[in-house]
Amino acid sequence: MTSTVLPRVLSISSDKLLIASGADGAPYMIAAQTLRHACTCGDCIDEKSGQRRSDVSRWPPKLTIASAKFDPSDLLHVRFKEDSHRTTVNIGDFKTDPFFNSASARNELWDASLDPEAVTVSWQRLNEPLEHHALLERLAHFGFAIVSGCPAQPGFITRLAPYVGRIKESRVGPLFDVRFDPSPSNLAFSADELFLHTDNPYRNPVPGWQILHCIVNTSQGGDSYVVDGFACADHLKRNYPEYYASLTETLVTFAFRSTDAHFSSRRPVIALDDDGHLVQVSFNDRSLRPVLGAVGEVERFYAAYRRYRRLLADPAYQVRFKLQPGQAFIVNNFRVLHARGAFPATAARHLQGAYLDSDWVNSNFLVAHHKHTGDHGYVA
Ligand SMILES: O=C(O)CCC(=O)C(=O)O
Ligand SMILES: [Fe+2]
Ligand SMILES: [Zn+2]
Repeated sequence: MTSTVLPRVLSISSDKLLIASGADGAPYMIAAQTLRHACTCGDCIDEKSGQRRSDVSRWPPKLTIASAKFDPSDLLHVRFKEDSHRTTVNIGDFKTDPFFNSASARNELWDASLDPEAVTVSWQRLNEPLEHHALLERLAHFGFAIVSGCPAQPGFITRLAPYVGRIKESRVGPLFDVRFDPSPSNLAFSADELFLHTDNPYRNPVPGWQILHCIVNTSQGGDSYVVDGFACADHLKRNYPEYYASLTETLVTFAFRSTDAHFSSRRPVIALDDDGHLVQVSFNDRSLRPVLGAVGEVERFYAAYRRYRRLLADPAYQVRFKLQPGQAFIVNNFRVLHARGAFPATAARHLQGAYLDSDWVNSNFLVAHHKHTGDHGYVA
């Protein structure tokens, strides 16, 4: 964090500091309690692990700032009246917490103009740090990447997955097979077209990422296509705010039942965080339950769902490709919808899939990014 203007204490009142800091010099307040919590002294922080030992309930309930001064290296020294605790803090830590790394800051929205080549990396080179970083960067920015040059062998995903994240078991085990089944437990195992969807919105938590690896694909048809659900949500927000409101506010149920599982979950189709940033799209015609509620709101929901579905179906948003044996694609299942065209039931087509936990991918990206650039607090 570099700033041309040195931080200054503008004023001290008993329970807060008014600070001027950063290039804009815009003043902001820090509560005494926050300063006490941020103390990095040997009593408050375990030196080896860097983890906090201090116990909030043992501070004096009312803390008063007795003095606060910056030293020449911009560290702020604070003394509290009640327990005479001396606290040293880095003032750069107080505008936004540098330990909170919001993945949404890195999203770059895309449409059909995204060239699949630009998001393709090579399996043979994935143990080179640059290629590995390139993969994680594509995933962090676009939520989508293709890995080519993989062996077309069953079980290969267990070798690819650790470069991306950690496998989260699906209903049928760590890996699942996608091939024609005459009486499928899930339409993914039919030969029908599968419209754009996110997987398993009825699970809690929903699988964060999905890898699909192609072992055989000789069929006419069965092509893959993907869409940035956030780009379509953004279009909806700008052009149909009523519909955007409905899809972000209406809680709907997604459910799946088979002989061995009864899953259900309630969530909005488009989930936002407290700041209104897009967090998660849950879209799956197959597992969305009939929407219940006040008739007017339900009507508005279906109109909104239909409009969003039409946007997804618009070729202007779709990136299409045919998975070749030895190729795998990886999608952020909170953001990017995937689909496949119909194929003849007699065709030789076999994919394997796996889900990954959501947070390891972001973490691996940050670790790789730090190694690559030396930059910790990465904000796009
Ligand atoms: O068959 C395909 O290409 C995709 C299947 C699918 O959507 C899935 O397994 O999640
Ligand atoms: Fe799927
Ligand atoms: Zn301390």
